[in-house]
Amino acid sequence: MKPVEEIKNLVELLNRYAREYYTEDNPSVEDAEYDRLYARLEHLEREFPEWVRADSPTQRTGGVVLDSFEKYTHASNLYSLQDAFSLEEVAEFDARVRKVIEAPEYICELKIDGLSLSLVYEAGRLVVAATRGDGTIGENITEQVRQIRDVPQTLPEAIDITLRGEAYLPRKSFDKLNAERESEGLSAFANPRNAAAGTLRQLDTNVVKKRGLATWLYQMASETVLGTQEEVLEHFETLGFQVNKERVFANSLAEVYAFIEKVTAMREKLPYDIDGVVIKVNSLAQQAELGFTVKFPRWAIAYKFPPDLAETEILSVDWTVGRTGVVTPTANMAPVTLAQTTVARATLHNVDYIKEKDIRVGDVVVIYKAGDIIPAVQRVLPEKRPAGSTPLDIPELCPECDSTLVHLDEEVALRCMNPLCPAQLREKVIHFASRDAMNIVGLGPAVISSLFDKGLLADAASLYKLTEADLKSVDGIVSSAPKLLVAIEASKANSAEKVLFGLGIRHVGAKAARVLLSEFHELPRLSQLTETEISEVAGIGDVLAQSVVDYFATEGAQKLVSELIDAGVNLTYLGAVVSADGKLSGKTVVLTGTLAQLTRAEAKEILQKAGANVTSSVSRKTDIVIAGAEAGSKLAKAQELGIKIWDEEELLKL
Ligand code: 3BD
Repeated sequence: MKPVEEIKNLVELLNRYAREYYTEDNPSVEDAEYDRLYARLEHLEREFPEWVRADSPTQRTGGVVLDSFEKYTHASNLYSLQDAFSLEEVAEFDARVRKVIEAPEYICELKIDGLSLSLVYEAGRLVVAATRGDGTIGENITEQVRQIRDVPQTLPEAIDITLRGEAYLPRKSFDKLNAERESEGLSAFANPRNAAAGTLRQLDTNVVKKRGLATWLYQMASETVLGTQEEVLEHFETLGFQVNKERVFANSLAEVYAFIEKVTAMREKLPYDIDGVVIKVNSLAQQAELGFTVKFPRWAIAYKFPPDLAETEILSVDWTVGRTGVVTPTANMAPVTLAQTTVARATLHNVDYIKEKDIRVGDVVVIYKAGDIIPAVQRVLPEKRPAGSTPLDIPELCPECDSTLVHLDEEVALRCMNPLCPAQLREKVIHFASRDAMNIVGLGPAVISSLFDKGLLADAASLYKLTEADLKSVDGIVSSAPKLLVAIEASKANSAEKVLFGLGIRHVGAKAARVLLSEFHELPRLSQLTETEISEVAGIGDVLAQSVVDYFATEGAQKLVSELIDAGVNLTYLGAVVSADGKLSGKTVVLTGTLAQLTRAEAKEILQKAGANVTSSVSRKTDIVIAGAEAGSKLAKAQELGIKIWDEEELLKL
């Protein structure tokens, strides 16, 4: 065989094996055989570099570690899709279509339960992958998507094309991932969709590579000469994209129903999750004729499967106090199986919700999983209500501190206003120790509650006074006490934004905490500033600034901060330690376009080391814009504002 042919065969074989292994979880060869063929391919490619193919597995780049997501404005909006929750609603859709199109031909597709994404190819090369976001602006996840094996990096023709589709995690990969997570003591993902979302949100794209995401493409977002959706799908296939084969034409409502019925029956046997069927008018000309309402295309509808429901009895209601004093009701129910898990508690949201549905103890209720995850009450079955039942008692006093609860006018929440309420104090410490705050591994809600009950903890600062003996007094952590003590001690060195977020100030999320401290550096300094000074920071609004000021105005906050200082907790921002001679000290720099030699993360690191503040949007405050290839609107804006523009070479000189 000629080397050029052998290369072609090897590439096709290796790509097939990779798909079997990662996407179908059904490998047909041993790893060793794969490695042998891969080594052979590498050897041939070294010898004949002119025959290296773009679709060769050797050309797939390694992962990168990014430090944030950039926004991406879609060239054309992603559509929404009208939902039909019953067959009647599908019939109404059909009737509306038939008013305009005499004899429509429909194409029915599975509705994959994944995440929408948009893929942009220029001259046959993948240049951008982005999430849907709000349909107009999504997040740039190009580097993540480069690690999805079934997404071609290059196309057989050097064309410009934008396509849309769904990224999903096959069930087998999902099961494998959760098994691994459980063995590592990590929490399991609730369903494949969440796992896929969590995976695409990984800044370390090596993680994406390992998890085995896959895609189905279903929409052409570029101009096309093709005449039907079916032709579009077939064209996608020839370009090397994955297109779902479970699709049929339907010329009548009866045929649409038959497909829905068939899909309902096979749903559980599919190797991936679906949540319905999408029915589209096949002809693109007819689609154009039907057009759009303000919200949706008139030529498509999504039939959604009814949610899993279960009946059970409400045994009692717990009222729990959160760290901000909000009191939330949760129903305890007779355990039932719902969407493959056993459920014994359901959220009742708030007092208004309970009153509206008139939910009572002793009621038989129908429950479902809101957003497919959180058990919630759909309705009460009044015919099964026991005689003599009375409306649910709404507590007037805080279940933990007995102070009077307040129903503030503008909110639905019931609130305990006592800042010294033990439940609030406990929940605050739980938040302080949690992963996105101080990340004290091993110090979870159960341990903290137990320490509170024993009177060994009062607030975040008292964590740092705990002794090994204190920790050993908690059931079940005798042997891990020394490790836990080390973890508590280690948390003192965290960068200050972790502490700030851990304080649990209203409106101050992890991101705002980072923004604030990257600006003011010292938490004690932040605590002395005025609302005006704080709200001058880009991205910080008045409400947030006021909330910070209000918080630090309290005696409790000042005391807590000084106790944290006494305990030796670091309150300095360590995010980007800048050398004093930083060439770009105090300069605001924006990166745009594609750099040839550096990844975006590398470029950002160089800039930060030089003291620059790297931001994502160009404004009058921007000092320098670094423009790579195909820089677009940001470059244009910089030129318009007369901002200094650098190319990659100038950056490299740093
Ligand atoms: C699928 C829009 C149209 C091109 C608009 C007809 C709303 C999620 O398998 N076709 C599919 C699937 C989704 C689709 C269209 N065909 N739109 C489709 C879709 N086979 N899942 N969707 N989407 C995708 C959405 N997503 C999040 C928030 C709001 N809308």
